[in-house]
Amino acid sequence: MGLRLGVIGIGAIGKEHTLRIEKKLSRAKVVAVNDVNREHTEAFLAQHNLSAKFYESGIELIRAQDVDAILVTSWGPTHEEFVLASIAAGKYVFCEKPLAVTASGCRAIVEAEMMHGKQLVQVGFMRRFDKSYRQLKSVLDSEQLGYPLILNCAHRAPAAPGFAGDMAISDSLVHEFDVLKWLLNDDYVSAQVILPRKTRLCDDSLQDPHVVLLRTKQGVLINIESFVNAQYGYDIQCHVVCESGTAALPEPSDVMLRHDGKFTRNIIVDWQLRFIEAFDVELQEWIDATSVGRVDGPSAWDGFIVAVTADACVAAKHSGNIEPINIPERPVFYR
Ligand code: NAD
Ligand code: NAI
Ligand code: ISE
Repeated sequence: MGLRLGVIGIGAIGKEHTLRIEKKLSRAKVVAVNDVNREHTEAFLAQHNLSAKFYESGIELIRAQDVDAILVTSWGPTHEEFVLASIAAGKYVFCEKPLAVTASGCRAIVEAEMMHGKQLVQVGFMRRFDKSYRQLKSVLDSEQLGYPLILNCAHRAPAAPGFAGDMAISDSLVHEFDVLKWLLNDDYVSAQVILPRKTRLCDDSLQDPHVVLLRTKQGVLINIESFVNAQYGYDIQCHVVCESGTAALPEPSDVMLRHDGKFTRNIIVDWQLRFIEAFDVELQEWIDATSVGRVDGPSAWDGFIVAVTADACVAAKHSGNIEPINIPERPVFYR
């Protein structure tokens, strides 16, 4: 059976992760689930002939004797409570992004983990496990093109049901905030947010798109377009301009058709498909590291840095100014 896992939040990604653990990955099994919607959870278990036990609350699941480690895939605002409870129970926990919806919430988790004395938390920034991002990182690490100077990035989705307020920054761009500092081995120092003309193809109350400009300690300028109601597809771009050349994230591979006077190729439209292999690698590596008592992936400190960056971007959006991103010295505990 391997690692006995409990999953809190059987929604879109909770279902995806449960099925990948049960049907694709090795050395682990989902033995426990919880969701505030019991009916849809039990229907999911029955549909896929899964034997996991339903727990009435996430806390009860965390404390269960036969649960070795936890996946938190519930709504973002519920993550802090479940991660803190996992640390209190001394159990390893994989928390889907965001770690917490505020930097102070992430800080509380960092403090609790350091008090516990051993890292237990990994955050679900899966792009670090994506083959194309890893290829791009190896080009930059080799310095074959010289230093990176400018990054031009885009995070586009066809639609964002349920998005409100600043979620394009706090719920979507958190992926860029984590993967770009990992790509560059750098830290952010300031943020500016520029609001283009709004699309008419979403709720009128939502600002969409956004342009976010980040400056790093080494002086790299990062331009990120967030467009979460782009209609045409789920399109993630990352183009790095270096001293003697450029390097770009490859387009996801797909068959190219020449037919009926057209040259066409499909564009992925669903985040679940765009990074499907990265999710598999991320969770298999997490299972194997957890089984030997290690945290190898993005830590609670990484989750905290991302939250501080997101808070600064939201502040810049509302102030119209360039805002500082004040990231404290990384504690030895997380080096
Ligand atoms: P959804 O309908 O797919 O999921 C909503 C879930 O909320 C359902 O599974 C339901 O069981 C659950 N629910 C209902 N009442 C609840 C309660 N009182 N407490 C806790 N959970 C309850 O909708 P969605 O598109 O996933 O978005 C739902 C919410 O999650 C939105 O407010 C959105 O801002 C947020 N969210 C969505 C995403 C995303 O990418 N889909 C990501 C992060 C957060
Ligand atoms: P969702 O809304 O589809 O599912 C959330 C589930 O959590 C629902 O089933 C809901 O009933 C449940 N839930 C809410 N409050 C709960 C509570 N107190 N206790 C137990 N269950 C509770 O949301 P989705 O899209 O699955 O997102 C879940 C999390 O995963 C979010 O944090 C999101 O940011 C993250 N996510 C990450 C992605 C990635 O690319 N890494 C992609 C999509 C989501
Ligand atoms: C979702 O929660 C994710 O994390 C996806 O990767 C992101 O593209 C989407 O905008 C989020 O809502």
